[in-house]
Amino acid sequence: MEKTFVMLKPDAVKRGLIGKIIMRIEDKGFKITSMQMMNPERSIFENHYAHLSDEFRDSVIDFMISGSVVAMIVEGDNVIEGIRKMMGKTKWQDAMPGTIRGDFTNTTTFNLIHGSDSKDNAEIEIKRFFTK
Ligand code: IDP
Ligand code: MG
Repeated sequence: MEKTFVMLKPDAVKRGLIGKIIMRIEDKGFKITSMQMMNPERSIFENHYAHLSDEFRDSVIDFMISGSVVAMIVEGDNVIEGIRKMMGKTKWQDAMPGTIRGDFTNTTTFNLIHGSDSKDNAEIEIKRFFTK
């Protein structure tokens, strides 16, 4: 079964949206097989967001350490693509209604949820956040 790494960002936790987002994942039929609320160190996010442009990388990392996140391993058939579709596009204006970002946010930085974008990255990210 395919696995992906999903993370609810500090805005989702602060806004009390954990339950609503998890409900969507479970309603879709994907299985949450590990879940942990955590406060990862800055260095973890420096690796996680190394691909971002210099222009906004630091502000994204500042945001990610501003509160707790909820890290999950989610399993299912084609779950990587499935979760990416459910998240909606990165740029908030392009995130369609019906998606998590499309329904609950109107900013690109505070966009509630991370989901791995490939099998290779899912494996790397699961190892990054679930060290044991
Ligand atoms: P993704 O989260 O949809 O996979 P990435 O390109 O991997 O998008 O970017 C990671 C995170 O960096 C985004 O979720 C968002 O929080 C932030 N980000 C990406 N592009 C921008 C931007 O143009 N302005 C501000 N923040 C951005
Ligand atoms: Mg990404």
